[in-house]
Amino acid sequence: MTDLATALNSAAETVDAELEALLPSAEGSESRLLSAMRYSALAGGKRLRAFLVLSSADLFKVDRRCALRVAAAVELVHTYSLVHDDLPAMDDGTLRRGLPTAHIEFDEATAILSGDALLTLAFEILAEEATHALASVRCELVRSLAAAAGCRGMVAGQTIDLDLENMETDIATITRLQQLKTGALIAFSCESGAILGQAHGHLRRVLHAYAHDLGLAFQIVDDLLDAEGDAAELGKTVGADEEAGKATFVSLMGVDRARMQARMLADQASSHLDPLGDRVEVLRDVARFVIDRRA
Ligand code: GRG
Repeated sequence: MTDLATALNSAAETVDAELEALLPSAEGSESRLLSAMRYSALAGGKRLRAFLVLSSADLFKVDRRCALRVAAAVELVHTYSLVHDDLPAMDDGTLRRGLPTAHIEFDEATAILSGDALLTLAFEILAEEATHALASVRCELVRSLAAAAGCRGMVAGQTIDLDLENMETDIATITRLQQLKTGALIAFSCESGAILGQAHGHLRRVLHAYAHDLGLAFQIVDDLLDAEGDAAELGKTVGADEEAGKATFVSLMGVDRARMQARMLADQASSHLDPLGDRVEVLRDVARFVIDRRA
């Protein structure tokens, strides 16, 4: 196993333990809702966004306990987006992270409510004092995550995605859609370490530029996996984009050009980090991992 794969697995275990502790136990009269939250949030996943939070926090020597809470909050928002994306009203997915999707395992109303509760729990965690001693830092984390997740971020990307079903479109539109739908949360993950570390604007801009290209490379590879991947290996429904008549980077560019573009973006993401020297090697490894991943 490569060093990065080992580091990713180890971070995923730590983040899973943090999520386990932060999620309410599935007891009492709301146990069905709480079980659904735990079912989706603890179902595994690469925890790539959490890894980006922890890696960027390490750059600024942030207390690991604070960084872990932010990493968990990001994974809760990400999980909510997957639960809602899988609903019959959206992608109608049946398999996620190798398990039946939340609305199949529970029911549609419980899946919707569990997504709502995962999203709101994320903000509760960020607002708590244990996340950072300074209220101004906590407030900036809440504001930035809300901006990344909301109507000028991920939700905007999702609505554009749904509007474009069976419509002619172009690369510029798909690029904007994906920057909002997937890129904004990845960008928050990369920048959150700088927020926690109260780093100055220049370093935040470097991380933002890195995250921008990384997010797009990640999405192009996701499209390639959706077109060519294996459901069992990926643990999720594949071919959904084509079935829904959705244009993707792959349908617009073809497989070979899409793969080339993903490589170019990953290299560009790395080169944004040049001013930071050797201490960002792990972020360069992430850029390579994103294009080589098989799941
Ligand atoms: C419902 C508001 C709302 C938004 C949904 C992110 C999203 C928007 C939908 C997910 C659909 C999708 C499969 C997008 C492609 C990129 C992506 C987010 C893939 C899944 O992320 P991974 O590969 O998943 O990091 P794991 O399971 O490893 O966490």
